[in-house]
Amino acid sequence: MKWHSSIVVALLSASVVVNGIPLGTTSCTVKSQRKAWHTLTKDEKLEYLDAEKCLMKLPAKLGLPGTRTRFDELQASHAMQAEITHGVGAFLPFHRLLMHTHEYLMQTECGYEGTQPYWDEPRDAGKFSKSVVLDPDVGFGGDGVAPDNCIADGPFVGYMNGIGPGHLISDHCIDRKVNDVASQAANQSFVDQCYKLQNYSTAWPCMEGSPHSGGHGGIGAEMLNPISSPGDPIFYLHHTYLDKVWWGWQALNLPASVSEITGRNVQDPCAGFGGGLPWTGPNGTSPFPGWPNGTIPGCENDTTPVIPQSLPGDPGNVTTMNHVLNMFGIVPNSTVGDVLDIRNDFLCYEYV
Ligand SMILES: *[C@@H]1O[C@H](CO)[C@@H](O)[C@H](O)[C@H]1NC(C)=O
Ligand SMILES: *[C@@H]1O[C@H](CO)[C@@H](O)[C@H](O)[C@H]1NC(C)=O
Ligand SMILES: *[C@@H]1O[C@H](CO)[C@@H](O)[C@H](O)[C@H]1NC(C)=O
Ligand SMILES: *[C@@H]1O[C@H](CO)[C@@H](O)[C@H](O)[C@H]1NC(C)=O
Ligand SMILES: *[C@@H]1O[C@H](CO)[C@@H](O)[C@H](O)[C@H]1NC(C)=O
Ligand SMILES: *[C@@H]1O[C@H](CO)[C@@H](O)[C@H](O)[C@H]1NC(C)=O
Ligand SMILES: *[C@@H]1O[C@H](CO)[C@@H](O)[C@H](O)[C@H]1NC(C)=O
Ligand SMILES: [Cu+2]
Repeated sequence: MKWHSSIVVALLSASVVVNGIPLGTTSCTVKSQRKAWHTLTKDEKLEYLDAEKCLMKLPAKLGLPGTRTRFDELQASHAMQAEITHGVGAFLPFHRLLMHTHEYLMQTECGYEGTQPYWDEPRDAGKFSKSVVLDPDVGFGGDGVAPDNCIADGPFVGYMNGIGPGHLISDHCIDRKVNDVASQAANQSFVDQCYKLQNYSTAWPCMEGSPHSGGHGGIGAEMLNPISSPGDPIFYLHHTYLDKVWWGWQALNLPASVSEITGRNVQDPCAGFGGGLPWTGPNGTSPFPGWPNGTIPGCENDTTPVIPQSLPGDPGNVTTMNHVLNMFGIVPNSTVGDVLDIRNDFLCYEYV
């Protein structure tokens, strides 16, 4: 039902635009509410964690490399196209669809009756290690331990990832290396800085730099891997938070923010996170090893050419509304235009 109506919205939003707002955006009447993890009751938290464990038990259906479970298939969809979903205009739309798909699988295949929660990261910035998100009983478990940084407690201890690190297909534990200094990049100042930028072309790289890097760097290890990071279920709390940040920006810039998109289609290796370099902390500390001071090694003079390339849905090397967001058959593909407005029929949620 839900996916069927999305097709209708896709058709409408591609062609019918009134006052800059795609038709179909007003038909979502009862929005689902996405809440911050720390505001959930104990029972709500346990229901979410149980639904995640359910996805980790359901067998994979699609035969994607390294996958054994539905949880792995979501990770595969991220890893297999990491180079065209990071440092590009589709970064925020792709991750919005991935969060929605994760929520949808929990609801439709695991009987989950809640919604996708987010991590209110500014609340814990600079002190991730003390966050309730890492609670061993009603959270995701704590930091990894030596020698392998494997997690040692919590509901996901013992889960074997088949994908990662990076593009490798190898069996390994879920690992973490919590870094409180790096987690400072999740504080509100970085969000506010991005909210001052009124065009997607500049706001997207800002959001992809920090605050985005704060959650990845603050948890570390698998979460710090730009390709295989969805191997740690904390990824979904983090990226739902980033989606909230994006919607917060969109709400400040309506109606253009729900009917326009831009940005390069191909990564510029010297632009880092879309040009928004990750934050450099005290004494040159960086959440990204090898980028000690925010300069990407070998890119001092930034002469790397950007090779023009078109992707499905786009006529050229710039991301458009028709840009295809590929879910490898987990759910039907969407387009960027399908996911720009969270108030549309397809998504229909709000952040509280
Ligand atoms: C966020 O972190 C930066 C860098 O450490 C710092 O300059 C800024 O004051 C912090 N902002 C808040 C709200 O804590
Ligand atoms: C931002 O967009 C507006 C209109 O969409 C345009 O007038 C303005 O020049 C843009 N600003 C920058 C910095 O690109
Ligand atoms: C797209 O390709 C054109 C033509 O080669 C080039 O000038 C431009 O810089 C490219 N834009 C992006 C965003 O890569
Ligand atoms: C930065 O370096 C100084 C001098 O070595 C040291 O005292 C301080 O603790 C360091 N700060 C951090 C956050 O590592
Ligand atoms: C960053 O660090 C590299 C080597 O670690 C050094 O060559 C470069 O000059 C530094 N850049 C800045 C802006 O400090
Ligand atoms: C950048 O330019 C400087 C000065 O021309 C040169 O010494 C250096 O090797 C260049 N670095 C890279 C990575 O090309
Ligand atoms: C999804 O999009 C990709 C291109 O990005 C395409 O190769 C694939 O066939 C599409 N899948 C479906 C089920 O339409
Ligand atoms: Cu990602």
